[in-house]
Amino acid sequence: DRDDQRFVEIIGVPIEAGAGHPGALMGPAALRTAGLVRALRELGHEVRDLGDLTPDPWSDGDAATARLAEITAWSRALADRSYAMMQAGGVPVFLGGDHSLSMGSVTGVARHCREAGKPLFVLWLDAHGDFNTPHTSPSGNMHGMPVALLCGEDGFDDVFPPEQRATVNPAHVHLFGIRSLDPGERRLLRARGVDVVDMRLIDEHGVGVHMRRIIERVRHAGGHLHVSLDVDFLDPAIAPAVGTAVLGGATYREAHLIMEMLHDAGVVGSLDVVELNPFLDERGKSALLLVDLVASLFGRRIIDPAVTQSQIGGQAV
Ligand code: 5AB
Ligand code: MN
Ligand code: MN
Ligand code: MN
Repeated sequence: DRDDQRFVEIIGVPIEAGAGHPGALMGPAALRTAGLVRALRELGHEVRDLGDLTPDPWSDGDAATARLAEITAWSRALADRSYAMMQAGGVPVFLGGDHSLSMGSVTGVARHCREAGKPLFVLWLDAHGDFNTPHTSPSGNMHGMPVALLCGEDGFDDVFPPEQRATVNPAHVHLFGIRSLDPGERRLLRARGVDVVDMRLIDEHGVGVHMRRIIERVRHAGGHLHVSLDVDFLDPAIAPAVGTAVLGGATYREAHLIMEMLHDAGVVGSLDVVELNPFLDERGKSALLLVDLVASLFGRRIIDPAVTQSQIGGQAV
């Protein structure tokens, strides 16, 4: 199908200044070691690995200022690179690195979509809302703030001056898998009308119902879907390599079903795989699981569709 013809461009973004625990800068290396590029090539995709991004140098001051300066340097470099990757016509895959990298990756995607006149939708697979601002954050960690920046909230002029901000419509953001929100971000999410599919809704309805709703919406609008996959979306029992584990996350099958449905829908135009902290992994199992999930998103399946059809009596499904 059309989507399978597009090449895949991979870039590592080894940043950890946005997280509370060090280690996420090893994420891109671990995902490569786990076989990400090989898995996508085996599916028949043309894959270009662009290596790791290098940000412009930043000047340090005290610890907090240095972290903000570092995240700013990464975000601006990544927004430009992400925009260029979108213009080149492939499907960019951003390997983190902590979730603050999405400030840059999605900004670049949004600039492209705005120019192309394509409505942008964001599917944020995460235990957390990541909708804090510097005013509401209990921790000050910027990996808890990217959605707020992307949706145009105040407090981020240091990262992107207003003219460089390409905002995402909060009504086009779908947070999925949520089970930890801080009071300030909860209020903001409600005020901005962000769709929050929390684990309670997933338990009651299953992931399929909500994924179909989101996919139909993107399709109907002829939109571009950016998927941002935070490892802590998954249950920590199957993906322990996270600094911010929250019990009760998505199961192996729920996560795979999401990826398979996204592939079949053909709506995904860009992807972040973030927050993998290999220092906290157990014999690489989280990294290997992520590679399997990305492979499912790019078309891997256990049974050939033709076989499935013949098994249910030749009916088209
Ligand atoms: B992650 C917390 N809400 O703001 C905060 O892993 C956690 O990218 C943020 O989703 C977790 O510090 C950020 C308590
Ligand atoms: Mn998270
Ligand atoms: Mn996150
Ligand atoms: Mn995290």
